[in-house]
Amino acid sequence: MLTLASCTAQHCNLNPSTESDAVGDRLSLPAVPMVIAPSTSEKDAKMAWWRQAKFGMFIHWGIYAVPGGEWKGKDVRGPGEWIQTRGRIPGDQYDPLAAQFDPVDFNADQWASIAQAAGVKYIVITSKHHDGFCMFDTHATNFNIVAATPWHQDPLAQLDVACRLHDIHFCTYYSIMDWHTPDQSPKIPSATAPEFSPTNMVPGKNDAYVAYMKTELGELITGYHPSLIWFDGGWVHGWTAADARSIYDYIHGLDPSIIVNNRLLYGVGDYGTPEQKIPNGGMKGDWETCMTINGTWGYMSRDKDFKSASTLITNLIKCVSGGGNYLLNVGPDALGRIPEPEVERLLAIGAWLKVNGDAIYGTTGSPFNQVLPFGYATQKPGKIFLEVTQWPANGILHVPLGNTIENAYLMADPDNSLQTKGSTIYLPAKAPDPVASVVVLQIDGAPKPL
Ligand code: FHN
Repeated sequence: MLTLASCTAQHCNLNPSTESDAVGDRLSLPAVPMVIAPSTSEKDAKMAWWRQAKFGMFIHWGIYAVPGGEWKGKDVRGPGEWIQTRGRIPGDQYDPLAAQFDPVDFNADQWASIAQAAGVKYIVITSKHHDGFCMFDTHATNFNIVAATPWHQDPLAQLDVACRLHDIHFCTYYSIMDWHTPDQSPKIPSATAPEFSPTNMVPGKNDAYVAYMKTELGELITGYHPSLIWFDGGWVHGWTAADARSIYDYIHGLDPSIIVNNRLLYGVGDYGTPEQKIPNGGMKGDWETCMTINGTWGYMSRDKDFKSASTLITNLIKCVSGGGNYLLNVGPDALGRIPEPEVERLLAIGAWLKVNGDAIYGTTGSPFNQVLPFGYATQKPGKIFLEVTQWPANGILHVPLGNTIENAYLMADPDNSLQTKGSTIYLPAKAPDPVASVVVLQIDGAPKPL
């Protein structure tokens, strides 16, 4: 059984770029089995929409977009949302960023429209990241976007409405680690150059901080009705299993339909969250890979290293073929604009899904017990979808399947059956899609992989 003490970046769902900051300290936490709760009929009902959805959009947005990876004229090592700790920025110099945060170009309907065009079925937006700044109208602290910025608007409230109008589940991210609260102390306190991560719970302050969290989570749940809460930053020294369970139970008590990821830690939560990596062959239970399009979650003006649309489409297929979901991140800038290269890639994914979405949404993972030389596979009852990324030069596709193939066709050309002989499929010379072409096999009953 995996324990925290045996954590690796993949299992602990740590972003490798922050592994040195977190995993070393998390290893000092008590070794607790990381076990995702077994499926139950209640859990199956709760997870149903999420298991169908497959593709979500992560949004890391906050006052860290103002510096965008630079501080006092110098580049600060990413990710962008970590600038306060990586830049050793004391609170009295960081907090005034709120007064500079005036996202006059923010348009919730535009963001939701982009997400819908991308084929996204749920959005997870940061309500509070590690810096403690709240991107919603909370009464728990004035360090929030309505009270502390010249903009005085609540983007989560606007995005909540826009998501519902675009048939997208609205979900929120919430960091346990909080560099602003007096209930946690920085790893290395300093009036001039503090290092924040991982923070320590101030002795005797767990109950106060859990109460603070419950106040804000209660506002989010009753005011914004998220379908899912994506916790993070649980590697705070002194964060306990009892704290994790208390928060989970509180959420469940307010709305049992809300899905919670596994980053409250201590085996609490509904699904696993590998980060920046796609587990080869998938993982047991429900899981979702979260990933950046470039190298940062929060906006960094100089990070232009955007993954290609081909890579991102293939990553989506890999996740779904492994039985998981793909949560792809955008980092809007300080004016509220999603960087154009990220929009372009999202729309390219959407164009692919417009043709091939039936092979993704509502499917389960590959029925084959082996890596396919030509690509990936997903399935629905009576159908196997082959996502062919290596189009055979000779046009012949050998599929390790014992079933009778009742019909085979290209998703892009469903009215014209392909010639088959046993489990061999004869394909046209040219692949219909440059990234991944879907071949649909209609089979007799359950798959019989060879
Ligand atoms: O430290 C955070 C990081 O800023 C980002 O939010 C990612 C997204 O999953 N999670 C943590 C690193 O594992």
